[in-house]
Amino acid sequence: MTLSKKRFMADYQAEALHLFADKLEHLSTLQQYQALAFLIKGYYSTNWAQTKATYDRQQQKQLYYFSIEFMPGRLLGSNLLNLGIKDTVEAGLSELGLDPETVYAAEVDPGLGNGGLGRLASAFLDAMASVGMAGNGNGIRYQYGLFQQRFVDGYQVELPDDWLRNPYAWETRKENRAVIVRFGGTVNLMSRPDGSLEAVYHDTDDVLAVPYDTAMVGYHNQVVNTMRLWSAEPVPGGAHSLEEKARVNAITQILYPDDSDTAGRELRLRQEYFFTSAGVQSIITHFRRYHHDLRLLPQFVAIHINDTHPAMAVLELMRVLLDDAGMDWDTAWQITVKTLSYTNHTLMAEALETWPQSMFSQLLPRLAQIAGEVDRRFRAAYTRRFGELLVDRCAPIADGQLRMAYLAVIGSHAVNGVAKLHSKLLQQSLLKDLYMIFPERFNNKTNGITPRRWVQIANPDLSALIDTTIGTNWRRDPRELVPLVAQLEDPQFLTQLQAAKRVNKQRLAALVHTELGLEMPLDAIYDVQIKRLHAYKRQLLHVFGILEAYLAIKNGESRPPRMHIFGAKAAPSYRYAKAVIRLINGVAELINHDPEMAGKLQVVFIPNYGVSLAEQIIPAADISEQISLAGTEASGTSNMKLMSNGALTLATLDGANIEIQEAAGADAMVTFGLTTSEVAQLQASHAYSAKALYAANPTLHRIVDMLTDGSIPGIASEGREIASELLEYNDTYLVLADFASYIAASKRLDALWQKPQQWAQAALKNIAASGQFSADFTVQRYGRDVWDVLPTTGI
Ligand code: 4GP
Repeated sequence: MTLSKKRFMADYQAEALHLFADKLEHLSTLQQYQALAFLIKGYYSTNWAQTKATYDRQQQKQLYYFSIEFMPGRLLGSNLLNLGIKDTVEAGLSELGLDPETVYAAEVDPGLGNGGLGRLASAFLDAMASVGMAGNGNGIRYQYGLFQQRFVDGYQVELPDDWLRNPYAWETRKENRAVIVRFGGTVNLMSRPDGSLEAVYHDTDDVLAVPYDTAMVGYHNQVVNTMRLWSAEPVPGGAHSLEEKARVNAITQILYPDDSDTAGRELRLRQEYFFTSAGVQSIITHFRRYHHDLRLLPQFVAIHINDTHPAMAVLELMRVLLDDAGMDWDTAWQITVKTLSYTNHTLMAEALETWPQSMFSQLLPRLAQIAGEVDRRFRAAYTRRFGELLVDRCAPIADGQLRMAYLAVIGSHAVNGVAKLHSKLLQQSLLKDLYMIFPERFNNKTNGITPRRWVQIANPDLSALIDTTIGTNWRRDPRELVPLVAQLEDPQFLTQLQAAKRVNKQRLAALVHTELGLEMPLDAIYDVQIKRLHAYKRQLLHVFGILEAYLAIKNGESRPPRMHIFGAKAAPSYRYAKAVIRLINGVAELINHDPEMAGKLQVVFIPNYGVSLAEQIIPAADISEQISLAGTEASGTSNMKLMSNGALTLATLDGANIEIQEAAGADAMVTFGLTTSEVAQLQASHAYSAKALYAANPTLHRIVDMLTDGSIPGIASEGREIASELLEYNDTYLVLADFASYIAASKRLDALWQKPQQWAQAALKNIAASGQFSADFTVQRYGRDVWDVLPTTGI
């Protein structure tokens, strides 16, 4: 949009007066932020309404991305960028005596997800708007987001995230679009005169699902899409006791702070059905405004199941088509499968989310009947060809459990993993039986990220340098970064690249100094690992690397200075992960208090990792630790964000690391460790002995001993627990097996650091190759191969 500074300043002052009946300069920073956010919302709301109207008028096929998690991050900066008014607004703010960064920082960062899966969902919404695809989000408006993490005596403490305490400026309550979701009760099937069946419900527990819509503003294209999040409320008019109200509200009260196991089972099941049913119902209601024949649904609607949480969309859509529309089973099934598609995000056991049939039928009796019929028909259709054993292994129901991943595959026309390796492993292991039956459904869609947020907003100095070097086209099409490689031999450019990195390091160092009181010298390597705390991601291996350096420096060895920066939340019920957090904080205490380590080696564990903190850390990183055991990390996306900011990846050949290496070149990153097939062989042969490695490698021996011999403060029981996992339980994630090659790889990076020009060249190769990992391209591949939804302003 076009906006002059003068008009902006006048609008802003008027908005402040309108909202708070006071002058801008009298308001709190939060109020100043709110006035600005409401003003900006006003700027795009016409486009928002017009985008919806255009989709309807042109009857464009629309995609609905069902996800139990979204992590949009702060929206003010990205909305300003995407509207093309960021510079103007910032100039106006400055003229009004306000610091833009301070105003931005007053925005709450909605943590409506746990990690990669939730952030990916938001990246996709941003990307779809930016390439002009008709894509909507469908999820839950949790009253409390992911817990706020504090460290107390080195332990993780979880505090509630009351993110809605102040009105959330970007959302719009659409009370007129509320729907009713039914739980429990009994259901009878009655024959209609035409022979079709009607489901009659008794004694159901009804809940009102109220949507809150948030705009997803496209980049410079006037497209504004919608993320719709549902909130549970008592049905108006009913006589509700306080207890009943509380039970209803509980459905959307908290996000399960857990991506490792599914706790709070029944409530979780309620949440899943709640947003899935509300989403399906609202899609169908909207569709019916334009079409009478639900058989046309797949021509106009695609529904994507992001991980298994919304997998009961298969059953819910069947319910609507069978019961509400009176369709026969075969037609309904055909339409359902054509409409739905599914992404798997992890090879961990929890990917196979299951529900006890007993719980399921009590809470969702009609869906349970439909699930039984899906199961019966699946077995009947494929047993003859594939044998009872195979079909039993992958049928939707077995041993009294509903298996949601299998249901999702069976009820979708397309199934994908999130990196080439992951998609291959799905076919070979987790979903191999269903791959036998439905090979044509399986495809790969490597994840992507939003360079607008991670480079343009988070790294203004790098962005400006790129602009002056190759022009600004990369801002719309990040593949246009490739020509940057022409600067590989240009010492002046490389120096400027280093200077931009230095500015970012300065900013992070200041933050760390304020938050933790630690000094991070700017000439040190900033070595970053930011992601959920999980055994398979092997933060422990990183810690072992730190201890190796600590011992070496103690021993008089000289190493380039390194700051080890961590950000990670552990699921509150995940003991081992919390023990590793305590360990990292213990190692930090040991090292950061040792005067011999000052300026050389420090451990910086910044609490409360999330999207906003990532925006501070990522631009400052020199090394990106992507060190999961090969074959365990589905894709990773911090690897992409870090590479696009010029960090060199220290990586196993896992997830998307492999594709990053292909893109940036073998000399732009350092790899180590067992490969997926080596891991598989080692595990199959039962030849692995962690104890033998411990006995054979003196450094490793010393480090493992440090866990239990009191050298690291405050970890008596956690150290024992971790040591026992390594030695008694034989090191599930092969930390000891990869230790030596990890250290060797890390030393290669130390050596490269001594040659600043070569380091800068490797950084440049990463930046130049990062464009292909833009989510703009990922969503277009989904659009073309899976959803049949095409971009209108695509690149
Ligand atoms: C994550 C995966 O662990 C990560 O590798 C991937 O990049 C991300 O999904 C997006 O696809 N999985 C989860 C989860 O967040 O809850 O399973």
